[in-house]
Amino acid sequence: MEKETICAIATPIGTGGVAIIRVSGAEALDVARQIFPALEHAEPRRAIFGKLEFSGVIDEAIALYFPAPKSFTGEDVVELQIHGGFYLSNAVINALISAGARMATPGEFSKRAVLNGKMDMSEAEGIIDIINADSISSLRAGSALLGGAMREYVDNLQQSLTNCMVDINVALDYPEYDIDFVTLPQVRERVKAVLDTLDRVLKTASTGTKIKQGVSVVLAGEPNVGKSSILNQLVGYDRAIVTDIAGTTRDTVEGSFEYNGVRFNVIDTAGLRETSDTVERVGIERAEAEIRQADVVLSVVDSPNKTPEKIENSNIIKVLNKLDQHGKTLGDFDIAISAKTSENIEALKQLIFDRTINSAVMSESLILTNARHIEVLRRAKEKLEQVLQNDTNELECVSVLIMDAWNTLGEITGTTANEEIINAIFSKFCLGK
Ligand SMILES: Nc1nc2c(ncn2[C@@H]2O[C@H](COP(=O)(O)OP(=O)(O)OP(=O)(O)O)[C@@H](O)[C@H]2O)c(=O)[nH]1
Ligand SMILES: [Mg+2]
Repeated sequence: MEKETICAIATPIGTGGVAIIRVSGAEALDVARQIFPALEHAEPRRAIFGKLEFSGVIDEAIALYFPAPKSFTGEDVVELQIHGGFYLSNAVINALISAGARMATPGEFSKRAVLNGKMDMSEAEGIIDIINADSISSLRAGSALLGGAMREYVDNLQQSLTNCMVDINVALDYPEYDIDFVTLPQVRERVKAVLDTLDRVLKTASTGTKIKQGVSVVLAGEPNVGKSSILNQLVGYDRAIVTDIAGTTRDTVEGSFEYNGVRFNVIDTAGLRETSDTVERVGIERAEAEIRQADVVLSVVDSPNKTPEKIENSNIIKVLNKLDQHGKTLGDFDIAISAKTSENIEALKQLIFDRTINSAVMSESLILTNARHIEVLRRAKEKLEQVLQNDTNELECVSVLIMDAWNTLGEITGTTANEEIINAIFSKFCLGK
């Protein structure tokens, strides 16, 4: 268990009705009592109303005491609910530091919770994903992590691998016994079953990543075709300037909307054309960079007789805009819309969704949204695939590979992660969490 008692403001830094300050560690009660004497009569998990007293300041506050191990961190924790003044919060932190605590580092409360066995690393990552969620699907994915979906999945895989290793070791260590030993083909069958469940889950990674980060949708096309007008229609308010002057948009403009529970980040760009204007040219270079990185590009033209610009992306939706001006000819286009009358804007959203999100994945109970988890599962998969290769024909080698895969999987839950990995993960958390 960590020795030092730590403190931090758990609520957003700024002014608000109430701020919550957390203190965790063996000295939490003693430290907090120095500025909140009513804690002397603290009962576990019961709110105490009392006076906050330090540096000649007297204010009213509420304190909660969670003795170890029944607390978020698994250590003694005191939470102070104080008035939400920016200056007051900092002054209370300074008073707690004078009383013997030290400032927590980002994610340190969660890190202690993991180190003290209150949750595993994937569950802690779930909390951060819940905090950072910006759509119902990303919120659901975060809550599935916190609920232990990933931990259970990894535990099950590890259990299957453990069973394999046990049987292999029996075969290797007790050849004189008269029992049915596991054979290499049998081990390979069992590893294949583990690989199948890995593959099933890895198939959710592409959609999962988009659920977490949002889908990037880039509007591209010649000047004046109505790209900014389409952005405004998609996001539902006048985000970008629209005029009838070609070359109105020069820098990239971003907005976002949620559709079918997924966040779509739309990037409007400068119209693509040859130009001698330096500023416009830089804007066009930015547009081209966005186009290359996009999950999907809306290639917009405003007349059925025009051909879309050459777009460097493999996922393109050909959009014919200004439908109100030129009858219902679809021709070579994927969709015809009007950013003026809003016609087919909902259909455009559906098309963007269909082109980027695998909706079957959305109903899976475990969706891979976390890049770290995806990378670890891919590495475990590579190790297990070697078991199936013909040059691996000794049970000893197979056992080593399976052990390797088992250890790799443990990086997700944190059981086999080294301190460097653990620190790197928690440094991404926010202060006070
Ligand atoms: N009739 C009609 N006019 C439209 C439609 N969409 C956009 N416009 C008009 O077309 C003109 C150009 O629209 P913008 O949205 O600024 O076009 P843009 O592609 O962003 O242009 P740049 O920023 O210069 O590249 C404006 O006068 C819009 O009002 C539409 O569906 N129908
Ligand atoms: Mg524009």
